[in-house]
Amino acid sequence: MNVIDNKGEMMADVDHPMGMFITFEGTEGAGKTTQINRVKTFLEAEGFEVVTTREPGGTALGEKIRGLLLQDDMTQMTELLLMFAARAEHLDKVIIPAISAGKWVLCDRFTESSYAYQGYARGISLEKIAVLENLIQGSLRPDCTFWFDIPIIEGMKRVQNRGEKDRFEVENLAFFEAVSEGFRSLSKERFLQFYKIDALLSVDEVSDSIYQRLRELIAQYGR
Ligand code: Z5A
Repeated sequence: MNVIDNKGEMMADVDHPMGMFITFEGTEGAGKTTQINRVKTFLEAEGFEVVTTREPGGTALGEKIRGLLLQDDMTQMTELLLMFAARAEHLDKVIIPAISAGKWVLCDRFTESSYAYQGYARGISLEKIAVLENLIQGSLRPDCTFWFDIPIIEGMKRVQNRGEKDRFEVENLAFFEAVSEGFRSLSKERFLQFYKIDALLSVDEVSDSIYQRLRELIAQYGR
């Protein structure tokens, strides 16, 4: 796999094999975080070095930006730009160095969340988001995105006892239905990248489904 990074430089060639960039997407309570921890164990047992991380966040500055995004009032465009500001840091300091060193990066949410939340749910044009995606990422896209599909109500039930809600969690059902619709549309447009997970299945069944896809990726791309 040859990828041009956000500075227009080739990230790896045949003499320097790259790791894989795997993202986990879905609405709240879908089980992403639970599975990332299991996938890390699975991949390490297969002999890979694994980095787990999340968005917004993943760096010291990114985590500060996350705090603002989850708590402070802001315009929709500020929200979008802060997501990408945190992402620029994350790519340069964590994601690109790890992939270039041959590691597998497991990331809880990425740019597809910006399309789903800021685009489909908040209403910012998808074209504007695409401009930022190309600016910040170059041609870098996740090798695989596990999309955890779950009825909104079921996800909400799983996290209802968590305590104080953040700026996203207080949104209404229509907002989250729009987010879900966003992921559904993206899964059709990016069908080679997306892998749909029935997130209503048990934790073990969801893991099995993910491991099956990962075994295919390992067989396809080698070590
Ligand atoms: N956001 C954005 O707007 N734009 C962007 O570009 C980005 C993000 C990157 C923070 O995300 C917010 O940022 C997010 C979108 C926005 N807001 N929302 N909503 P976050 O990832 O921190 O928040 P989250 O997605 O809501 O996390 P979550 O609610 O923790 O969901 P999860 O990680 O998918 O679920 P979990 O923690 O693994 O599991 C939740 C519970 O369900 C837990 O008790 C588990 O034990 C249980 N669980 C897990 N799997 C199962 C199964 N299979 N069966 C039964 N119970 C299960």
